[in-house]
Amino acid sequence: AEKKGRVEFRDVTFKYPGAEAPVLSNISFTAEPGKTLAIIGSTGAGKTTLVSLLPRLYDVASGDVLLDGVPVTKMDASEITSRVSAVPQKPYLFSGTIEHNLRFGKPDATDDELWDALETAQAKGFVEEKSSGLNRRIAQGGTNVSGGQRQRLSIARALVTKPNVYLFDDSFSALDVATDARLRKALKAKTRDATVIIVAQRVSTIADADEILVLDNGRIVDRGTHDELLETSPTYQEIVES
Ligand code: M5T
Ligand code: MG
Repeated sequence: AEKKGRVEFRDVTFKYPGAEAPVLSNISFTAEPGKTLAIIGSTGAGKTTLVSLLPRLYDVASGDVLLDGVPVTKMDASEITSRVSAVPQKPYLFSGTIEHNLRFGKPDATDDELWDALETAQAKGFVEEKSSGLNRRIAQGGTNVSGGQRQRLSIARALVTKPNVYLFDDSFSALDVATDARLRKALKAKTRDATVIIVAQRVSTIADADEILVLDNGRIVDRGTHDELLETSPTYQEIVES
């Protein structure tokens, strides 16, 4: 069967409600199942806004966002949620156990599935280190775990749902470079058939992506692989050197 999870943006323009100027203009790209698409760009470029349009946190002003050829505006919210897992830039953990937090998107997940997701997200050791394990309490907002642990638990939560599309918004930034690399390697092995979209600040996180979009001021200014962009994109070179 054909793999599911093809994401297409067609000439998308977006304005926040009440704002005058668009935050995104003429955004067009395709992200394919089995591939990793990365989005990089300076702060305020519009990366978070861009990835929020697929789960329909907002709707576009013009253009289309399609999932497997169907505009997301024509899909049920529940269908989108079951097929797209987004790890937000500021991941939210709620008051309850680790298990409750992980099962959020898939209440009937087995313990094996939870541990498998934790292993991929490089969070297994952290959960095992206390005898309470999966029953360990998380405080409201995850304030009793570190930023990197919050990120890894949120990544594990996304993995549990086994979606067609993963959106990672700056999800690896609080991890040290070695953990980041291990996590992405494990992720790649576990998400072979899925579409993976990674927003990043750090070039090392996305250097192996199949395609990289360079976003500046709400527009895609350059696109290509890491090696291509090193040759052709002054904006990308600036990010590499920063
Ligand atoms: C892009 C504005 C923001 C900026 C532009 C989330 C949000 C953003 N904005 C709003 O007006 N309202 C909002 O709710 O949109 O912002 P972004 O998409 O958050 O940019 P980014 O993700 O590339 O930045 P960063 O800092 O995460 O790298 O003008 O004020
Ligand atoms: Mg952002």
